[in-house]
Amino acid sequence: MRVFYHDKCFDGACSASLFSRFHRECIRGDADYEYCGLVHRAGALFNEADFTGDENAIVDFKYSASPYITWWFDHHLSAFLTPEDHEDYLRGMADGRYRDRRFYDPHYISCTSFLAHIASTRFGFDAAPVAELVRWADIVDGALYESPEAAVEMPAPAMKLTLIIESTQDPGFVPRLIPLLTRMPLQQVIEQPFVASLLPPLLERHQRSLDLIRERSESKDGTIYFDITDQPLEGYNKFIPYYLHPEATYSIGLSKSSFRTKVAVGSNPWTKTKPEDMVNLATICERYGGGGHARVGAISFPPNREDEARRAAAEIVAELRHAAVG
Ligand SMILES: [Mn+2]
Repeated sequence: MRVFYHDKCFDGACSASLFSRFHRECIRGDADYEYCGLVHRAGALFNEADFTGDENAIVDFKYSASPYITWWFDHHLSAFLTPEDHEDYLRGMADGRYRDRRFYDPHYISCTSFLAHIASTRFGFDAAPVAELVRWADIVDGALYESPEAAVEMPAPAMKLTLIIESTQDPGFVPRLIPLLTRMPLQQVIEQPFVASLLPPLLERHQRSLDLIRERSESKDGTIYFDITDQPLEGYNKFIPYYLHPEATYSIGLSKSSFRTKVAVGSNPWTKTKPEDMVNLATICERYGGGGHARVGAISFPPNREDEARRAAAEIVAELRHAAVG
């Protein structure tokens, strides 16, 4: 069994772990699980040649119409890359081919809680032993932290795991971590030597990125903007902008990693702005070929299209600042 999951994402890893536990307990007891991370990038997301398992599952990631995909769970608003994909899903649901195998509900905060719900209500899975994981997947994926301090100072084990998952460059780490997530409490997971040893340098780097964003960010008319493309940084804590500028509603960050230039478009989870006054960020990102949720999205550009990314970021900043002043 091959499990394709949203890589560099706590909910993606939790979904892969929960899917495997559910599959082993409710579908087939003797399967082996191989974990393959997927990332959003410009161009093709999947390589069909990778779907080599007897069964192939995609969790917390975009739809694939490939006949080799035997399970799919997702909760993203922009789950379908093309209208053809959406039609394939609707057709398969209507004619029964995909029933009880492909699941989509964008109302769920995390794919993990969606999976727990489907597995327990449709397949008799006992979700009680994984309640802590499900709760934290909702907190992390839904950005439901009680304060910017809880999100940026990271006292909880799930937060420390998120830091490692989002920043590790070791492609073997998350696949090694996934089975543990539904096997032991999260506190015990972070005490495993292969996990614990990764934390100190990441916490140091976290502090450096906090200092960098403090230096680069400008908060004006409710929107923060920063450009750190000249700094080699594979990811940063997305709540830092609001920790530094708690008065802001939105934040646009331009950053660069080895495989893409990214425009991160987010909103302040602790904002005083009324929900009905918030702009849908998935809609904005889709206009530029990106996607995400109503409150947080992103657009990926090839690494050499920095100017195009900067232009898109500037347009979005102008649009959101304009929305704030009316
Ligand atoms: Mn998710």
